[in-house]
Amino acid sequence: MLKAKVEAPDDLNPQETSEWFEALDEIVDQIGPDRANYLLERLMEHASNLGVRPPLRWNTPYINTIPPEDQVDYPGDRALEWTIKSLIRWNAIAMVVRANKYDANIGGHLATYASLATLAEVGYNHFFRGSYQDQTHGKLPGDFVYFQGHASPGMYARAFLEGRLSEKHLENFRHELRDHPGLSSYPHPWLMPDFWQFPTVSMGLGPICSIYQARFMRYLENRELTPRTRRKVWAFLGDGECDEPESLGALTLASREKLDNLIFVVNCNLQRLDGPVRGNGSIIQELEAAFLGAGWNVIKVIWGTGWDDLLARDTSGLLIKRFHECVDGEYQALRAMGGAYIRKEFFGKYPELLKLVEHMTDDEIWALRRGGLDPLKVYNAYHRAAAHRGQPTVILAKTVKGYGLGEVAEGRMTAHQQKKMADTDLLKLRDRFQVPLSDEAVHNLEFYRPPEDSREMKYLRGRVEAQGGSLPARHVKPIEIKSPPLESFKEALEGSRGREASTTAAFVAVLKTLLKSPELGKLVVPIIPDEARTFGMESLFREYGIYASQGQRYKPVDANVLLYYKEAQNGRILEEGITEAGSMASCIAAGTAYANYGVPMIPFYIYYSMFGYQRVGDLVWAFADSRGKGFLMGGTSGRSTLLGEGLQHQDGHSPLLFSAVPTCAIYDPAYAYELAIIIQDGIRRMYQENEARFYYICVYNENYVQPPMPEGEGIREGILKGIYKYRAAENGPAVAQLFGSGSILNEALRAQKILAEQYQVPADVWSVTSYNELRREGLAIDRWNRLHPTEAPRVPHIVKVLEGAAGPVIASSDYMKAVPDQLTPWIGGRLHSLGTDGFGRSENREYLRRFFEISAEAMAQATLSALAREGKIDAQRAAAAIAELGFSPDKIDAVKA
Ligand SMILES: Cc1ncc(C[n+]2csc(CCOP(=O)(O)OP(=O)(O)O)c2C)c(N)n1
Ligand SMILES: [Mg+2]
Repeated sequence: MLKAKVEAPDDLNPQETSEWFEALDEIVDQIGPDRANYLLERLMEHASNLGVRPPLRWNTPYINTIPPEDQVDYPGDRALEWTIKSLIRWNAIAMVVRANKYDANIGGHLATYASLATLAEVGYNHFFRGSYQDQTHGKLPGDFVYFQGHASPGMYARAFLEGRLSEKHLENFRHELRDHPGLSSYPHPWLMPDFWQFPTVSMGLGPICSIYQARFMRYLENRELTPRTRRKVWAFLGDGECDEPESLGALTLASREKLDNLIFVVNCNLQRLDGPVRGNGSIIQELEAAFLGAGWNVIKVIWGTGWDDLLARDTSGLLIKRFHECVDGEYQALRAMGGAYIRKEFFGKYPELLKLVEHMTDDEIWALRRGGLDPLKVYNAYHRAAAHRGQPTVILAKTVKGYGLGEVAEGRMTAHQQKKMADTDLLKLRDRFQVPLSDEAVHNLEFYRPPEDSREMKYLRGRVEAQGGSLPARHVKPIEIKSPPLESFKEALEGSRGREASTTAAFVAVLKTLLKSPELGKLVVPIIPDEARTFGMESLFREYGIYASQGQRYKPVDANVLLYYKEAQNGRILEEGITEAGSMASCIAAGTAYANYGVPMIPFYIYYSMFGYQRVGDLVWAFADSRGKGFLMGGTSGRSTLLGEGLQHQDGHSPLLFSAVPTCAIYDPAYAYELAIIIQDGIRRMYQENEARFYYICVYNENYVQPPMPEGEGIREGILKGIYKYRAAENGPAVAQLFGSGSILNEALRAQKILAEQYQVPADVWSVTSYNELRREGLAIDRWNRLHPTEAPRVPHIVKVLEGAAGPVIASSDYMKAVPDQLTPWIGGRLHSLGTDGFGRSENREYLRRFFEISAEAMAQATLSALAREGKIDAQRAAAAIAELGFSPDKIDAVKA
């Protein structure tokens, strides 16, 4: 046992210190560490009572958490696994170097996988399950593994060895647009829907999504929607990646929820892209403290087996002292410079340490490995993590960036960007990893897969079979649910019968109908980041319960009221607290459950719209990449409709931001029936027709009378396509067209009235539910026309509906002018867009709408000016109207104010 006898210069009484040490040594020797632990805890308690503040430490020494005496034996064939791993290394390298040899600068990374290979292979061979078996349910989905995105070449190389990918695939790495389907640069389910499950390459998204995935797994189990299995979520993170706020921001959720189905593996190769992660410190110690503090089980895998003997023989404690003295920048240099350098610079600091390695050659010193590169150490960490109960586990595995790539890359500052290798380096690599390829084959960067009847291939197949199949793999069963018939939303279709209500309230009613639906009610997942009361959703608490894995361990203060705050183990609502990123991660887990669990959950994520895309846009992008389904509801929508809150709260651009996402359908409905139709059809398209899309829908908090759905042909189709005529002019054939969306449709109706009554101008009013759908359809038709010049041109919906509709189009919404401007290619000359460009203000709606010039008066004024420009009315009349309608030519432009 290691006896701590190092004398400390600040020790006032070394004799006394040593007696205390001896007493502890004796306890550990004779009774064991558990007893020592107990005594230390009691002592700390006692010290507290005496007024002594016991020092808080969130670090253990810079050595492996699992001592050699506690290790279990490696269950696999180490030699065969080494050969398999070496071949995967080679194929991954050949793939990237080849891509860059024949297609300069196409990119790809060597160094990440080089550091990860052992961590990945021990997982593949012994831990990651491709499926689970259950007596009652048969075959169930396997583990979920979030791979480091930049290690994708290694994942492809393994799939190649397993025979799941062909040589042609590997040749077409990063060539996705050629004769043979290629491999996407990084994990993208959108691009490789049978292979990748989780997009991870944007740093930080993998970690946060994996935490919420593990939590959602429990949610499904607790709600008895999936059977309980030993299924795990494994997430591989870079140490540099841990600097992203998303990586560590949700750690306490994982410990609070006791997610022992979650294992993080941080590949601590000490480097990121530009240089060391913590050149002047220790990333492993820093992460240890952060994870311990957050309540995780931490397993450090720092040193390989070769160090065990040195540590055992070092009774002075100097070796550990030396470990602590070295900062990461030095560790990186040590790995890059060779054995003699390590002897001189590392061990040479203390004569005792030099003596410790005097029997070793420089090569033997060089061969002392880091823990994350030692299969036995990695196996033990995984083994312990998988068996750990009651806490999530993080494995901090020390590796070497660019391991095995030779002097050009190993531990070098430039390792991350390395994508080319000279023949001489490749030949060295071939020799080091014993790849059975001739010099010429190496020069040609040939891939290598051993013959089918070789021992390696038999072993590999045996392991894959024992693990229940290969990973990564995405298997999607067709969804077999039906959207409830439109009649189910009677309340919305019939309107509010004179009562004033908001579209948010209408949404809550639609949601309640869905939650009650016998067929799909149980699949509906309301997700709310601490805003339910804002949206009038608190009645759902009592009725459906807030999901709480521990149930409700307290009597809520409002227990005596009808709508009390009810938490329940089988609660349906995910009340996330104030984390939009976490809520979005939940939405991703729920909206991809149809693929990952075979359970078509339907998320409704409702949030304060301003804190949506602009806060978590990258997660939205990943949701789309994941082929996510569901509804994102932008609550308190609109820069003028959300009154009072001001600049940071009033959203005038979400529909524009979401328009960047190819699979997102964006709607801005004005009335309850429009909303119901959009949601009903959305469920049909996503869950009945199996389309990979999701919805962003604006819902407002302005109360007004919700009219019944108008009679007449084509209303439903118009709502879904993006536009329909809501109210024709009553004072003669219209000479102008007023477009309104969301709350602002009411302004358009008021403008119609002003124009009719004060200026005798007849105008039609249209509800535009989606500029973006109209644009997308228009673009698709334009493209078709471009590619079919000899055929009769097709006509976009927006052009068709406006046939025969005379005069200028005045479009107003609670969003930026660029939203209606999306129709410019088709109605550009006629279109006059009004919108809320600029910063919001804390004011009431009337002032805000006048300020942004989107009000009824502004629409009327714009109509008159447009008609004057067209020579339809006298310009003087239009000029006079400016003051009559409460404006001035000198009024400040909101976008500059
Ligand atoms: C959000 C985001 N920012 C930047 C990048 C670019 N990038 C890719 S890899 C990388 C360095 C990764 O370092 P680390 O996490 O330590 O992984 P390693 O390759 O060392 O295992 C960077 C900056 C990215 N992919 N995502
Ligand atoms: Mg790194």
